Amino acid sequence: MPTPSMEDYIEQIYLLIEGKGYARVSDIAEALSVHPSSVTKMVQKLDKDEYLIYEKYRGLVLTPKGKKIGKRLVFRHELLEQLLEIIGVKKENIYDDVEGIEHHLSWDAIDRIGDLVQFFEEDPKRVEALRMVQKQNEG
Ligand SMILES: [Mn+2]
Repeated sequence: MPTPSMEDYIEQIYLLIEGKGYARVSDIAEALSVHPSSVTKMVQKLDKDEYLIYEKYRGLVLTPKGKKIGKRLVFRHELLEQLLEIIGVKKENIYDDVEGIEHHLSWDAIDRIGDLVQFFEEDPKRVEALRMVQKQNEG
């Protein structure tokens, strides 16, 4: 199992490769606001654990194992953003809040949150009902 920090790297690498076809050490460093030397270190560890293949002058590619987990991590991040949006969290808080919680939930909890998001999306009246409660609590 990847550590939270490894998850952040795999997630960003997956997003970069999905978005522009490749992920350079400098891109990853920028995306995660870390020093390139930290990226090199982590990329070597991810290579050793077979999440990716790193060749110093040719860049890096995710292995099937790395792709599979990367896809799940991006899905998990997006699902949690959807959840926070549905429950009415302010837009400016959503990204950082998701970054704070995403590594600390079981996949069971993620699946149940998936059910909950689906529950709200299937009928907009359910979101309206939640907004009513929130209005009452404000006042
Ligand atoms: Mn994330």
